[in-house]
Amino acid sequence: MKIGIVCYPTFGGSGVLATELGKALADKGHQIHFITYQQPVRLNEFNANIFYHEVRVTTYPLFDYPPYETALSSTLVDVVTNYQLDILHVHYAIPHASAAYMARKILEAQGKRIPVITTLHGTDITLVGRDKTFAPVVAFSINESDAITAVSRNLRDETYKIFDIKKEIRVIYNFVDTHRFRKKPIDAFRKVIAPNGERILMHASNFRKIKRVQDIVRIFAEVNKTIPSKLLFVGDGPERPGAEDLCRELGVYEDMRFVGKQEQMEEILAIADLFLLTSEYESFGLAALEAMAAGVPVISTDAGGLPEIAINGKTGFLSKVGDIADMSRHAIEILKDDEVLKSFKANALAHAKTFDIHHIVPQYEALYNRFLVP
Ligand code: GMT
Repeated sequence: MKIGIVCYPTFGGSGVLATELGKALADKGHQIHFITYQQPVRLNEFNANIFYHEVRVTTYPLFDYPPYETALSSTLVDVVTNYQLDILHVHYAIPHASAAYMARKILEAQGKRIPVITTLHGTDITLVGRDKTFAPVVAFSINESDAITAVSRNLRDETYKIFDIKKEIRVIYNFVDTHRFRKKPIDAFRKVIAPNGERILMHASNFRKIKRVQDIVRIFAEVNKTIPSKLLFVGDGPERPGAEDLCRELGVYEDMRFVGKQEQMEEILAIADLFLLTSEYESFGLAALEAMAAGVPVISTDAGGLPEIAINGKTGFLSKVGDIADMSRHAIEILKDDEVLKSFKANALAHAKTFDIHHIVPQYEALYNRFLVP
């Protein structure tokens, strides 16, 4: 199959998932065409079945806002035509679903049919998408997609609540390559971060408000009172300065480190003992699944789709949003005893395997097959 994948090329979960999906499909012999404004961050290897098409937006003094969506639609028309794509799979509704709709209409006028699959990822519905400035276009372009998927039951249900969606939304869970995440910790790296054998807690995100990163700092400060620990912050974003200030205020600045945006998450997760995710909402929480795949238990909120991927009391614990005391107590419970930690680690890894790439990717292939022109 020749498949066009449209996604955000950045470190966000939707871009990561789309890129990993494309790579997995390419390994299975499909021809994959990534169409986006920049090389996706996880697209870091050569594969003869992978093509990358950059969307270039022409600048012009008249444009205060360069029309990316128009450029994307035009590029889609070009790639579908010149590479005879069979299907377009767009990740994150805004503006990818409407750009794909426009491309499909243009191609239809030329007598070509291209099925469009839209995968909803979370904030494209629950945060940005529902905003009045986008909502009518989002609802329309979702309804016009040939098939719609959501990354959790929660996101599917939220989409039905927020928009008047007339079609079936299938749930296809996000996935992880559990093989890739089973790395042996690099001792030298662990020693640099935790020279005296401290426990290592970790958080990775885009540091947006929805992640409540200040809660992470407060939980860490609490844990650190009882268990000598270090905190690794992976990623970057607008809430980082506030988190740093709070670390200073709570006297834990010396015990934490910002390591910035990282491509090799598996290397970092290999040295972590506990992953914290305090979000107000997560449609899925791919970062938590990647942690579990690396055998790292997760303490998270019970928001959105998180209860669908974690098992309370087994792979870690789920608490109410903002319940710092509960999350701190659970973190200490897991970290205070080597044997307890070991069993949570084993449970996390075992459960992550139910979301292994080999179970999930065939679900997308089966969906594509339904729309192929015979
Ligand atoms: O979490 C973010 O802000 C990034 C965002 C994205 O679109 O890249 O993540 C969303 O999609 C991920 C992949 O499906 C999910 O794992 C995240 O839970 C989801 N984020 C939210 O729902 C806030």
